[in-house]
Amino acid sequence: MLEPLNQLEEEARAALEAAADPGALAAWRTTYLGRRGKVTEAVKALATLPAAERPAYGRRVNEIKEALEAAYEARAEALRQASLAQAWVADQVDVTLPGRPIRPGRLHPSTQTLREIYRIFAEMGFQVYRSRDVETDEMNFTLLNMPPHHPARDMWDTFYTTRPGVILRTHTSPGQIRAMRDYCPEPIRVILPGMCYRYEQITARSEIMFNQVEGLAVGRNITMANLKGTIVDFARRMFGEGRRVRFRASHFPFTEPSAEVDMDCILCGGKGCRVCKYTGWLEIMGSGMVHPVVLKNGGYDPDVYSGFAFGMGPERIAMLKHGIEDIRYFWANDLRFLQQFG
Ligand code: 2U9
Repeated sequence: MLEPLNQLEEEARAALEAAADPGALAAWRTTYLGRRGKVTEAVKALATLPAAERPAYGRRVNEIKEALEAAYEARAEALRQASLAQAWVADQVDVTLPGRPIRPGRLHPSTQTLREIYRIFAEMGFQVYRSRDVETDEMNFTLLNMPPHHPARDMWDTFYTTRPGVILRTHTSPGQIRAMRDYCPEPIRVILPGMCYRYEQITARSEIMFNQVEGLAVGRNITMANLKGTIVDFARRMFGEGRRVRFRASHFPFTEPSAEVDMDCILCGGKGCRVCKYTGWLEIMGSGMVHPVVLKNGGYDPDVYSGFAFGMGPERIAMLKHGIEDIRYFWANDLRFLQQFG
């Protein structure tokens, strides 16, 4: 009577040994221990036996059921361990290999140059004043001494918006009017950095968008000597001690007198080369004493106050400093260019 049970156990154990993966193991469980499994059926058969045989049969079938459940758990654990061991061998990590370095990001060359300019002017007491990119025609031109239809406006090819009188600033100068109106009647020492926009053909020397940094000092008794001292000091801190600087008479509608600022060529030291076009000089910025009309537009009485201003292009400064030949590299997003800085 117990022999079929013994055979069932033997068969189940052999089948369990043969189950070598989780799928086979699950199938084994269904076949033997599932709701309609062979062992479960054997348990149910108890009810059909004569009363005298039931105790011995019951003991044995329960024994087998518990033994097979334990054997199943053991087999499942063994398979889990085997698969872990296999994965361990397959995916072994060699902790002695050198790590793969993560390349740190870096600041855009324009940002680096801008920050150097901020640092130098901060040491001279100039604060950074930020202003809007979208401006009014009035701020960008009229209040800078260029009324509508004045031919001086031709120097700036402008992006207009669909809203009358609203444009993209062609220089950071409208911010200077805003700074003056903010600070008046206090003295001012500010620099104005930011993007400017011009509707021009893009070439190696000109872009439709570029940074500008303008500076402005307003107060009583500010003279051209202050302008010259500040700019010569800036040139030497930016490009090296001993730099020679010259001021060349020029014209801007918003300054009078006005001057272009040249520095001795950093490549040839003034002897003449391709970079300075054999003149020995490099133009680094424009400058001048703030025009009385412009001072008045900012709220300052030109009979009491005076001021100086200057403007430079940080991309141009970076090009001179690093020998970059084409301004289009700055916004082309080519990592081969960008990764060379910093
Ligand atoms: C106010 C008063 C004075 C700002 C100035 C320049 C000269 C100048 C150019 C250099 C190269 C711009 O980056 S660039 O294209 N700038 O030459 N800018 S004086 O004078 C001002 C501006 C605003 C109220």
